[in-house]
Amino acid sequence: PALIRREDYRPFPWLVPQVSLAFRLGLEKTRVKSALTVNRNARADHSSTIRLNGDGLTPLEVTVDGEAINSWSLDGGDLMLTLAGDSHLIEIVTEIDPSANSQLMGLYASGGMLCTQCEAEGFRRITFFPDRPDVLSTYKVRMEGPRDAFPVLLSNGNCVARGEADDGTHWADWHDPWPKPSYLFALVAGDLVANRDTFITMSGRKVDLAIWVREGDLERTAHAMDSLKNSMKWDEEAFGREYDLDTFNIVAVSDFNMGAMENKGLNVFNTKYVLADRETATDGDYDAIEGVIGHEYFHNWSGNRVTCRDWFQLSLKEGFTVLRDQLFSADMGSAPVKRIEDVRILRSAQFPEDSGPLAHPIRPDSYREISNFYTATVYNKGAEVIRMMRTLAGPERFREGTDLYFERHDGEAATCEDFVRAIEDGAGLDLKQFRRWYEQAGTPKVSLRLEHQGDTATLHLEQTVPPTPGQPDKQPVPIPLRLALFDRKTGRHDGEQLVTLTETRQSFSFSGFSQPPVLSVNRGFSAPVSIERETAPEDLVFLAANDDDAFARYEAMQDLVVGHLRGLLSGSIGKAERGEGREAIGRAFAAVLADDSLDDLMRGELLILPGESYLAEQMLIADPAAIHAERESLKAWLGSTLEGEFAAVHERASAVESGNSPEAKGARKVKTQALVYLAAGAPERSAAMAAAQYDAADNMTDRQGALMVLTGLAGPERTHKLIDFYNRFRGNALVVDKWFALQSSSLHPQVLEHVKALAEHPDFTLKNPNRVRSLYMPFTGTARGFHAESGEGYRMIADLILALDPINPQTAARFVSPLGRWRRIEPVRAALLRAELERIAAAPGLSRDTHEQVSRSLG
Ligand code: HT7
Ligand code: ZN
Repeated sequence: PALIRREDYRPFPWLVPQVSLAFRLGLEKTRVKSALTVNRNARADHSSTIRLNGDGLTPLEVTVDGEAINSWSLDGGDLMLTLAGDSHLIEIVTEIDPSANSQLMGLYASGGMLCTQCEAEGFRRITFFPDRPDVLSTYKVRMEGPRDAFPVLLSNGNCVARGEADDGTHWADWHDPWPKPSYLFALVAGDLVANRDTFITMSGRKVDLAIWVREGDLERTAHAMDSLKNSMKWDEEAFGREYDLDTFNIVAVSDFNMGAMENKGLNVFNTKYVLADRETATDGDYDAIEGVIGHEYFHNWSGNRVTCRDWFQLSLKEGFTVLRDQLFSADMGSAPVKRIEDVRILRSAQFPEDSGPLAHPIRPDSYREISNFYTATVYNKGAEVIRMMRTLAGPERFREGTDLYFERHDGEAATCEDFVRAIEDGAGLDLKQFRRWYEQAGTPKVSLRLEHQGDTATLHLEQTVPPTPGQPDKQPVPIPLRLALFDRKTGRHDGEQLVTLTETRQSFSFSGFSQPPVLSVNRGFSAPVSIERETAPEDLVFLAANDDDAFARYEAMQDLVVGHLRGLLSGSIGKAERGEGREAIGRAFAAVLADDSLDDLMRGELLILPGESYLAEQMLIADPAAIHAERESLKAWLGSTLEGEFAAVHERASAVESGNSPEAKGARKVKTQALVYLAAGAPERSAAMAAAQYDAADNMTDRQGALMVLTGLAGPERTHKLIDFYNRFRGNALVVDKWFALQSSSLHPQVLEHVKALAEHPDFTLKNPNRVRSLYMPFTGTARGFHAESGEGYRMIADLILALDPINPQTAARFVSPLGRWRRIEPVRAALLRAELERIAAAPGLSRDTHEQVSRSLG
């Protein structure tokens, strides 16, 4: 497959101002008639041919200006036409079979309904078209189909007419007044019902809102609707962005490759991010729904009104929109807790990507299959990069920058460079050096040392950006670090400072300290870097107890544990000294458990041990089994040493009345956490406690939490509750997904055998991405399963990739990255991983998606 390079971008030689699409809909046969007005693009190179992208299509009829032509040709699936003049009308008829579309790209059937997914290159599976984001058109859509199968017909924009025929068919005409690229096109036809509401915009316009679901799901849409209205209001207040159509539709589908899609006026969602009630969805699910609804809604401006020039600019819309959804969720709930959660996701998903074979800049330079670049780097690191601009400018000036960006580029297909320039001009920043964040991959490392002399504390900083594939040498990047220096006697500081490290090495001095202060640095995680420092455990205990920045407090707890475990794993701390480190951690945990000034949501964060993937990231070469064993051993020690404290928290939290308040949510969080530690310390006693929590639960958070603990234990409670859970929820696909995921993520020593058996379960199918992800994604995080010494776990994932690739290559390719970590793993497992990658690479007929990921992983 060809390598597509950013530097090769050329504008398309033709403009396509108007598109008319007529669909005769059927599950097995859908006929598409398209009419494109095309005009020569004066700003592009002249060409007498027009390339209309196609993927798996055959043109049944082609006319130009009303004349049937047969002088067309196909080039690798694309339709090539020769055009004599400057303006033409091209009409093309194609036919597709949505029921055979298991890739879930283009037009496909899902549970009897029809829906589309066009980003990034799905539109070309529907009709021939310049399927690239810089060709903007207004769309008119006629949908026609059997009324009984498809009573609801939806597309982008506004419904302008509808009618019925005598033969049982009906039709609807949709018109979207806003020019858009083809990736934002959508249609849905099916038997759906709506939760309807309205929203009055800041200028007083009424918008009709509807969330479309299957009949039985209607009562689980209230939270999604609240989230939508909150998003609309928040975007007006926080970014001055008003909605721009009279209707906003959301449709939930159960077969979907990603979370959701921001099609103009017709968002299509994975059911997972729409449906919730207390019995079937956890607090985490509720938060995720709010975040994803917000994210897709915010794309209406950052993505749709201002779109991307080409797919290399993906982070322009995705990074910015992730930042916007993070700020939204922070405002809707606890801002410090949200920040900690976002950093945890970044570190567990993006840091490993940035240090592995798939590392790429947030604005990549080349790709073979764009679907492989919807990554944690483009999304989450992209958001961090824009967040740094906000930190440098301050929120008010940053807002002036984004206002200017929207004003300058409304209706355009823009670039990351356009965004940076707008922030520079609007916020009054010089971002010359900052642009390196867009160019360079790799997580910068900042080593620091604090020196104290007389009354001056001097902070010595040094940065290195590690080499990544194709980028052996790196330049220093500007790293904004929010910091505070604490007086260790009073426990206070004189105000936070922002220092920006721009050179490889730099020192900053602070006077007025008669004794060495305690340094709190990268507060709020002001830069997406990894900090290397030698901090005395007592300073970390001090910060864990005293820091007024919630993130820094969390970080001190993490550092305390990471330092201890890393020391043990690398051998720099002898086993005999294990007790000393544990005591310090135990004291910090006890303080957190006893601290009345903390709310439970925050307490819950402080009690989370660093994850195994983050710990592996801290080691040059990781031994997953050793990491797992040390971490579990610490957990068990904490559980038994603080048994009384954890039991008290569990009892207190269990007495909090359930509901949606932050207090109730916090109580649920610490309740299950206490159970996790107690189960590690005393498995037998805790099994009964977990079973009791399961039985008493009136909500999914408590029930899932209890079952999560039980799945890691032996004994009859595990079996009984797993059977009960399945029988209770067997009709609910999203909860059955949880049932699969709980077992495949479990600490049980036989997790591998369990996953193997579950793959044979009648409810398992490779056709549904949620089901595939729920069984296999959590498994890739298990030390005893995925990293089993025999290599059987690696083989299982490689077999999955090979079986899934012909069905759904996009989803298959997402499973390659866990196998790609071989360079950072101990030699026996490294060889096993490599062998599996080579086995996949040698398979005939591999998709472009999987092929690209496997060859990059082999390096
Ligand atoms: N912009 C959307 C991306 C997306 C997608 C990409 C490739 C294949 C399928 C997909 N479904 C959705 C989602 C978002 O980031 O908002
Ligand atoms: Zn997005």
